[in-house]
Amino acid sequence: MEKVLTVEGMTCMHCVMAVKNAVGALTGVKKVDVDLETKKVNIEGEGLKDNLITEAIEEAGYEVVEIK
Ligand SMILES: [Cu+2]
Repeated sequence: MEKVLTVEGMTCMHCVMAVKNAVGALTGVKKVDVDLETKKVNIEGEGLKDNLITEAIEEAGYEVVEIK
């Protein structure tokens, strides 16, 4: 399955890595791609849970505004 998130607050490669690491640590996540310009985070994996993804990103200090 795949999720596409819009995440506010990412400004540089450090932010990209922080989000990638936070989401990548979740169970079932296989791949995380972040596009800084469009603020999109693409997540591929199995059994992805919106609430857990949101929690991990917000704990890292960023805001999830949309999940598709
Ligand atoms: Cu940054």
